[in-house]
Parts: sequence; structure tokens; C-alpha cells
Amino acid sequence: MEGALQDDLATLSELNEETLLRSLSHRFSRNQIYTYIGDILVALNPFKYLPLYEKEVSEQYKWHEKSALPPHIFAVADRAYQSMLGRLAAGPKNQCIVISGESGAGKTESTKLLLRQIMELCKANSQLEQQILQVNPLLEAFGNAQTVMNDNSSRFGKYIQLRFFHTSVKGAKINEYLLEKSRVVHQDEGERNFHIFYCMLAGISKEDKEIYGLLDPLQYRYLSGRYNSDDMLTHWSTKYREVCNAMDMVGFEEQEKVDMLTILAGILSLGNIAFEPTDSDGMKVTEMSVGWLKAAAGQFGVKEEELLKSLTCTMSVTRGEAIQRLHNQQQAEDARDSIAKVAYGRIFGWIVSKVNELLAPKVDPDVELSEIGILDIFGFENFAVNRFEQLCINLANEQLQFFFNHHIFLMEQKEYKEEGIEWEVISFKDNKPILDLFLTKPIGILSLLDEQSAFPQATNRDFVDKLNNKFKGTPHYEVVQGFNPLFTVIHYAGKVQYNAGGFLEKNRDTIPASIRGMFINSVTPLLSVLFAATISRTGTLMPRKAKMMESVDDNFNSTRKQSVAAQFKHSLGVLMEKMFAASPHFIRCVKPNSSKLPDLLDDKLVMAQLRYNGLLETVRIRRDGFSWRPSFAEFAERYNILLLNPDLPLNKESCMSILNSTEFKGWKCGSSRLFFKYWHQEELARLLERLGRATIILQKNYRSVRCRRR
Ligand code: AOV
Ligand code: MG
Repeated sequence: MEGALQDDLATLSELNEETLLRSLSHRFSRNQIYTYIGDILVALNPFKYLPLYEKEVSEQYKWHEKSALPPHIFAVADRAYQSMLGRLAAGPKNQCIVISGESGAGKTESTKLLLRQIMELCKANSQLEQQILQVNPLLEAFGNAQTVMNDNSSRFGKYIQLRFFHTSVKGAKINEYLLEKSRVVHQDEGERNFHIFYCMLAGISKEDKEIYGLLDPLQYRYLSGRYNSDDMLTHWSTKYREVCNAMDMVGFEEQEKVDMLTILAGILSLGNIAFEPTDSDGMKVTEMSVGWLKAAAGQFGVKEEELLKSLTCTMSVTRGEAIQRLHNQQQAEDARDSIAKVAYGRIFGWIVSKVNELLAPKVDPDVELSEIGILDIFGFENFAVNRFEQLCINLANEQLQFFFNHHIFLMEQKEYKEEGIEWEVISFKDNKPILDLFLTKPIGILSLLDEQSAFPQATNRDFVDKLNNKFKGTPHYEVVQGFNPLFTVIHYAGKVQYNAGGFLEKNRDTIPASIRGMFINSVTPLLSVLFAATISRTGTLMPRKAKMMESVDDNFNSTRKQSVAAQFKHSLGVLMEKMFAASPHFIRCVKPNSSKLPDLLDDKLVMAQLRYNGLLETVRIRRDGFSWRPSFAEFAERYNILLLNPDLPLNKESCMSILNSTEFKGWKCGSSRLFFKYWHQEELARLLERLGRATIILQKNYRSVRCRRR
């Protein structure tokens, strides 16, 4: 009984931080990792296998009543699916499932479970389903990596849109956000490069290894971490087979795969090139690494001299005159690393666009499809050193938190006021000021970054000085004293100190024209295609506003004027617009401990997350508030059937007659809409179903009576 009561924290009568934590912790110790707060799901990461996702369980949660079964992520899938089909409540047809939580809290695992269950729910075309499910292993291999916070950390954000016609899935589209390209050339202590490199080196056959010119991971400067054991080697080679299968399944061609592996091999060889000064000015490749230069040129399908040139000097044209500027050591190394980053980034973008092409719904353009979107971004991060990537990642998390607050607290309480519902205001931690600190024009952090990035001579120190000038003394910003370009932002989820080293370069993200030219002329077809698309895009019709980074084409924009920050800001904006127009379902993932251990719940860590997520306030508003608020017309149109009168006018009086025919308690009537508790929706669905059954029985009886009469 106790367990069932605590399934939903919105039913807790005694409510404070302690009772909340105690309930979650008690459930966790019994492997009950899922808990509801009304219609919101809290998911604690078990860090161990739990028999929660078997076929029977998946079956149980199809078309079930939420209150009849323990809380589960499959229930969220079911709810989103049914809502999309219009079976639950009036509201936007398109659904979005928003999964949040800090790094390692379980967002990506949740996404996979949701996808799987939604595919189960709409069983129709099994090949398409399989393709959709195979996208994940593919994207994870290229976009995930081990960090100190998570062994399978997403180094990009994704929004997966599943497209449906009636009940069956017709296609899917992936939007990806800001792959952490810098990981290709550098990993901090205890971290690794993207999984694909380790998969490839472990899984590829001996013969192929020779063909591609691949060696042991230890040989490559770009790869930290080794295969510590045979188990690990087996693990990675199994993963490699999965990736290959996924590529076949999704529909990649053999030649494309070959090209891709060749480019990856080229990136690794490139990383081993080292430089030393020549006798005259400038740099040359060290004797030890001449072989690597040769190898890289071969793998990239470009001329060795050309590659060498783009590493050791920059060509520019001033007043019609070509000027060659020799690199110093740092510049040569930077050129090397930026080639590796851009090549990897393009491969990733290409995979996403290829997947989108293959999974695009094959229906007439005028057929209206409905949609379930699942958002799985990179969680909040706070490392020993936090760079440009962390700034973007944490900004995305601020934006999500704002979306949650807006939906759960702001919109709801605004309606109580407007509609004259008696209500004691629940306060919450509004993170709008932090968002403003980043996004306000013209003096937000991002605008200042863009401003400084536009000055070729500006340094990262200058940028931080500008920030200090503008934001000194504001509540969410702290000046860090000293010579290093450091500054601190007090995020909703905690204080993070950023190191602005590399900010301007990463934000500009430009590649010299000579490098682009070199790749366009590559004899590796894929490489040439990847870089050729840039040229046709730039120069000519460059949209003033960056588009969402949703396909390779859009990604290609990143090489010219639009800064990374501007693009990211824009794509976040587009995403928010999409989400604000859909019916949201929230999953709040919570990390029980920092050691990735099972059966261990660190009270302090969990409490901190409950606090910054605003979960106590969420319980309060779900307990006392009205999460379902249909207009009179919406309600009357949908439920007039309860009075068996389809001609009922769509007004307040009709709503009252309908409601008076039920035994509902706890709802309220505003000036233009009704206010219901989250559980009323399910009660109404139950009434409708009972009515449906009664009608069928009536019809059956009627028929059998007629038969007997004959
Ligand atoms: P994240 O997506 O939230 O972090 P993941 O979904 O990758 O976190 O989860 C981290 C790890 O926790 C997984 O690799 C699993 O080992 C374990 N885990 C999570 N959920 C479950 C579950 N339901 N059952 C068993 N194990 C689980 V990040 O992408 O770092 O923000 O950027
Ligand atoms: Mg993840």
C-alpha cells in the first residue's frame, strides 16, 4: 500500500525536501527507479541491469491506464503516442518528450527505451522500424565518448522527430546540435576520443587494417586510453560489428563506408605529424613523422606537397596579390588539428544527413503527418577545466530548464490569475536572468564573444576583460582574479568556472580556403563531396540567418561568417519554437551517485539535483494545481458523447451538464476554460471506454434479439 501511494509524489500529504528525498531513496532501495510527480516522470539511474524492459513489460504498458501499473518510462511512451492520436486530451497533436538531467543521469538510455517502446506501439512496417532503431548505435559510435562523468557521454545534442500517419510511423528526422569536435584532437585526463576510433581499430580485420594503413591505438597521438583488457577489445569489436550492421541496415553503400574508414584513418595519421623549425624561417615536418605525412596524404587522397603546404603556411590574397605567410610551430599544429576537426565534423554531419535522407517519410507532401519528438541533449557539465563546449552545453541546459519552468510554473499560474481561479502562488527559481546574461543583445556573453571574434587581433584575455567590465557585480557572474582568462557563471545547476582559452578561435571556426580547395580536389569521392558542398553554399546564396544545424548542408554554413555561438543560439531558438508548439512530456533524470555505482544513493548529490531541478515546487504545483486546462469548446466537443448528444452547443453550460453527469471532484471552472487535476484525464478516458463497451454490448444484444425474432 505504502509503495503504491508513493508511486506518485503528488499524493504526498506531508511535503518538504526531506520527505521527497526519503520517498525517492526508499523506492530506489527497492529498485523502483521510476516515480511520478503527477504527469512528470522522475527516473533514477540504477547503474545496473534491471529486468524492467522485457517483452512482457512492454506488452503490459500498451494502452494501459497510468494508475493501474507502477510508474515506468514505457508509460510515458504510451501517453505520448495516445496523445498524438488524440485519444487522451485535446491539445496540440504534435508531442515532444523532454529529457533532462546532468551528465550521466540516464537521458540517452531513456531515449533509447522510449524509441523502442514507441516502435512497439505502432508496429506496422518492420523494416522502417528497424532502420529507425539502428540510427542510435550509429550516432552513438560517432558522437559519444567516455568522459569522467559518463562512459558513454553524448558529445552532441539530438532531437529525434518521429513522423506518423494515423497510427503508423512513416519516417524520422534527426536534428543534431554542436558536436564537440575538439575531442578529436584533444582529450583531458581520464577521457577518450569518440568511440568509433576504438571500435574501428578493434573490429577491423587484419587485412583491412593493412589496406587502410591502421595500427594499434597506442601508436596514435590523437587517441588516449588503450584497450585495458581482452574483454575491452571484444567489447569494442562487437560494437564495430554493430556499427557496420547499422550502416547496412540504414542503407549506406559499400563505397561510402570504405571512404569513411579511409578518412578516419587519415585523421589518425595526420595527428602524428610533428613539426620543427627549418634553417630559414618557417616549419617543416620532423624526420620521424614524414611517413605520417605520406600516409595522411594517401588516406585523404590529396597530394603530399599540398597537404604540407596547408600545414606550414597560410595563403591570402591582398589587393589581387597572393601572399604566403609562414606558420610558426603553434600555427602549424593548429592547422593540423583544425584539418582533423573539420574532416571529422563533416563526416558526422554527413552521416546525419544521410540518415535523414534514408528515413524521410515517403508520402505525398500534402499528407499531414503528426509527430513525436524526443530531445536528448548533453547534460549539465562541470569539469576541472570548462571550455567553450561546456559553455554551450550548459547554456542548452539553462534553456531546457527555462522551458520546464515556463510550462510548469509560469503558464499555469498565469492562467489561474487570468481565469479568476483562487490560487496561492508557488514560487520557483526563475533562471531567466541567467539566460539573459548569455543571450541578451547586444551585451550578452554570446554577443560579446561574437564582437570580439570579429576582431582578428583580439585575444581571449580581451574577451574576458570585456565580460568583467560588463557583468562585474551582476548576480550570476563572478570575476576571477589573475592572469588566466577565467570567469565564473552561476548556473541554475551550480557554479561553473570557464577557461576562455580557445574561445575566439572555436567560435570563429573558420577553415582556410586552401584547405577546402585541397579537399575538394581529393580523389576520395566522399571527401570531395563533403567539402564541395561548402563552396556552392557560401559565396552565393548565404542566408542571413543561420539555419538550424539539421543537415550537412546547414552544417556547411559553419565554415563561414556565422559564428558557432550565433548558429547555436539560433538553432536553440528554432528548437524552442518547435517545442513550445507541441504538447510536452517531461522526464527528469537524476544521478544517484558520482561513482557510477549501483545501489548507492548519495543524499547530498540527489538533494542538490532535486533543488536545482525545482522538484519540490513541481510536486507542490502538481498536488495543488490543475495541469489540464481545456477550453469550454474543446471539452464540450470531445465529451458531449457522455450525454449521448453530439449537438450540444460548445459552451460553458454544456460543460457543466457533462460534468454534473459524472461524479468528478476537485475540478474548477474559470471564465473561458476548465481546470482539471492531472488524473481527471484518465478518468474521462475510462468513462469513454466504458461507454464504448456499453454501446458495443447494446449493439450485440440488439442484433441477437433481432436474430432470435427471425
Ligand atoms: P546521459 O545521456 O544522461 O549523460 P546515459 O543515458 O548515457 O546518461 O547513462 C549513463 C550510464 O548509466 C549508461 O551508460 C548506463 O550504464 C547507465 N544507465 C542509465 N540508465 C539506465 C537504466 N535505465 N538501466 C540501467 N543502466 C542505466 V551525457 O550524454 O554524459 O549528459 O552528455
Ligand atoms: Mg547522453
